Amino acid sequence: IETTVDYEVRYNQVGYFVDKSKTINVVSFNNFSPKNYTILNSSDDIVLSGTTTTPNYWSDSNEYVAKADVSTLNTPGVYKFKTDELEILYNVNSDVYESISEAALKYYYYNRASTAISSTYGGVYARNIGHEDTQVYVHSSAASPTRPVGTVISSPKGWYDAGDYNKYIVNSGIATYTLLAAYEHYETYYQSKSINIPEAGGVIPDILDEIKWNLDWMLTMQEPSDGGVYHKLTGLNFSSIVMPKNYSLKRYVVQKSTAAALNFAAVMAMASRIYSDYNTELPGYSTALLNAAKSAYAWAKANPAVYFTNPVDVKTGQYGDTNVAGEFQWAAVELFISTGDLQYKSDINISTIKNDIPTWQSPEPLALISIAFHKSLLSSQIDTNTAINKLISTADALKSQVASSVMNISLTSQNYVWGSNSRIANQVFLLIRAYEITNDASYLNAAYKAMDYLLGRNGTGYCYVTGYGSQPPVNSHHRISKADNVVLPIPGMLAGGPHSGQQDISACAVYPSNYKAASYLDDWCSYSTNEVAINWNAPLAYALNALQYYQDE
Ligand code: 9MR
Repeated sequence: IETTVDYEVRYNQVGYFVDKSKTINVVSFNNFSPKNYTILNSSDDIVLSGTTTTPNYWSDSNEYVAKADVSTLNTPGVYKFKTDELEILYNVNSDVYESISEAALKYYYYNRASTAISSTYGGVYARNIGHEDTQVYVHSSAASPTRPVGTVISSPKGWYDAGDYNKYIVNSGIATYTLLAAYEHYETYYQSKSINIPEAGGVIPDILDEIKWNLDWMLTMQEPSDGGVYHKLTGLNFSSIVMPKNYSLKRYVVQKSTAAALNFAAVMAMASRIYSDYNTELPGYSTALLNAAKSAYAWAKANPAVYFTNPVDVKTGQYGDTNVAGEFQWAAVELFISTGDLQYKSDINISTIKNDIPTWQSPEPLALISIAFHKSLLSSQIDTNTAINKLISTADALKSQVASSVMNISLTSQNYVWGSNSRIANQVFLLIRAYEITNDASYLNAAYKAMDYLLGRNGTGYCYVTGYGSQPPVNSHHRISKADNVVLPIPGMLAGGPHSGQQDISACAVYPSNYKAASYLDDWCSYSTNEVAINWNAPLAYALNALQYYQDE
């Protein structure tokens, strides 16, 4: 008796680049013999045939995984991959990330607070203004002599953090930095990369116009009298599913924290050196950013252990962090790069900086990235070699993970956490940086392969970016997309991704799998796997644009 075997083909649904490696996986819950496959071109001629590898068991998804290496097929086109009764269509071209890389950036525009979105820039996603945030209350936890409880401040603009409408400084830190890094590392590319936003064109690159929307908000989160930075701007609770204009909760700035001050300082210091090229267009802006960075850092030095937990009456995202040693390093490094001031140099201790994937809790690997990028400026002053070696050793581990794992992906079993997809995006970011440092193409090849995961070659078969691929999420945990009466969610948003936490199980009732790489639900209810967030889209945007750039070069 033959057992029924259900197969699936997992592949990069957005497309494979010409002259880059191309892996397609055939998977099944049951073990199977290597499968023969054929590839047909658009005229239905067989252009390649082969046999997959022998399947291996992938314990993270509880599936058997075989591999077809179709790298030799490099003529641009749409191909049909066929095995038995299964067939899928895939693209090969040199511009496969062109559109999605812009969409990943455009996401930030759609998530702007304090603005209407016209159909010129938003198409069907046009909407009214909401969250003007010109009347924001100082919460009792944030009261100070100059701003007693009940003081009203103006704190407009910024991006909504995620599927909710709140604005959090800690998460703005890593997100804004990563977008600034994209610009700093690929200036020429971004100078001609247009994003369809109202500020487009003109002397200032579009990506910097978009980032400025959030920097302008962040600046308002600093109390001028002491340099401290509020942890977040939020309602006391999450709102119901309404469009921005129908939001009715009072908004507050809540407690200053050391983590907020340091994230703010790192971002402002970096932004000041980037926007200094635009002093003519933005007089005084770069200086204001730098001054803000310095006073926030000074506040953090004077208040080194003010950790944030939600006051009892505040129920929104916490972004709490009780270890800010890494944030101190990150801020000191960015301030030293931007000022050359020895007081910051004396705070840098590279041996303590963690080499890992950057996360909102531990953003300090970003300091290693900045040190490596500014090596020629810094090498006579600090131990740049140790910083670079740390980065390379992380990248080496990622590269061998891609080479040796069953799915040929960079994620390890430990990486399936809330926002697991952002881990991949940040891993690709590190692999790309390792390539830039060493000029060794094996890191870049691993980066291209690792990116496949986010676009469909994974444990679920979803292309995790809305609006792209043959099976993208359509029920994102994103208030605007849920409330706007448009069928499909805003495009270009990266879903948080699978992990076995299932923190929303009471709202969701059932997940398709309890295995960490397959525990994902494309449903509004699944805020633990199907939300989107600014810190997740940023490394996605970084990586997609860089990978497209290298192909264009
Ligand atoms: O990304 C955050 C994740 O690391 C945490 O485990 C999770 C629960 O605390 O919160 C995530 O951040 C959410 C934030 O608190 C509120 N806005 C939505 C964010 C994404 O889910």
